[in-house]
Amino acid sequence: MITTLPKVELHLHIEGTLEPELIMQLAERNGIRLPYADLDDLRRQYEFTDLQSFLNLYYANLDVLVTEQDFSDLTRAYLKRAQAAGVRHAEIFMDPQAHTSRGIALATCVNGVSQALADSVTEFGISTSLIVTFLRDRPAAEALEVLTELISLDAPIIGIGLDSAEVGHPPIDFVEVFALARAHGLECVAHAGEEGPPEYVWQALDLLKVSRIDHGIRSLEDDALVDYLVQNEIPLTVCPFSNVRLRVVDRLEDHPLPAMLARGLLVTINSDDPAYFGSYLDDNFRGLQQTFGLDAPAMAALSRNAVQAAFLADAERAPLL
Ligand code: ES4
Ligand code: ZN
Repeated sequence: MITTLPKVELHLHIEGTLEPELIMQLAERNGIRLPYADLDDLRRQYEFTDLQSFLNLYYANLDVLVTEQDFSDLTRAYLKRAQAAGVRHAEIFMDPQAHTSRGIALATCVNGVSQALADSVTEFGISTSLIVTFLRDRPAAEALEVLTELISLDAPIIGIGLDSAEVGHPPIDFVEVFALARAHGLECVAHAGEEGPPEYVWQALDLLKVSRIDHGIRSLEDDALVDYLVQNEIPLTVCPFSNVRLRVVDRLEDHPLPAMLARGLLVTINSDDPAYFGSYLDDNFRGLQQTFGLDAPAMAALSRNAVQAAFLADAERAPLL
């Protein structure tokens, strides 16, 4: 049973869990006028041609998130749904610049999300950690400023990542940001090889010294890169339905997941932006099971990969297995 398989989620943007119903509720609560006639009109916008077409809607909808309460309500709603999906541990991304750039204080978004996370074990039986992701299509100097402020606030984060529009925004631009994070003992991950070329995956590894790659599916185009990822057991946080909905692959049947597993890559399954792609972690597992005929041991192996790839102490892994 998919829902009873203990699951670990390593690639989940909290902003990507903002469901249309909650958008309407928060707009009402905060007196914000939305450019949609009603809920159905909003739902009709969820048709994407590529990463950028999705990001346009994702960023626009964030206008409804204003107060700490909004951020903690958003986070609690995700945790409740994740509990139903059988998630036991989640390492959650948030995009501070998507909020500070529209005048929301850094402390408002960080505190709102982390307050909900602080109750997650007792309320939902899900352990969590928070990773802040920097927007690669904004200046690296801004990312550096935000990271510096997060460090001075002693924000409860375990690591940093890199996301948003990939092509034309290579990892090399963010070397200084990641060096600062590493100097402060933060874990490092980056989106790479989603729409961008294998070269960006190499840069994330060599220059940013990340220990996980988010997506990474285009790594398959470079045999030497695949060998490196396999030999060094670098996890890839793959998001099957995200890739379909953003047209990185045409259909789930065309997804390279089976090829990735056959090459011996340390693949994990994740939901990315479930409210936008219509699929939480259980839905992603179910889709793979139905499409590729994965049996129970194969599904359990994918879950174990995520336990191995998580930023946890060994004693914390045991209860998840
Ligand atoms: C994202 Cl699917 C994806 N790719 C890059 N950046 C993102 N931010 C939120 N979802
Ligand atoms: Zn992502």
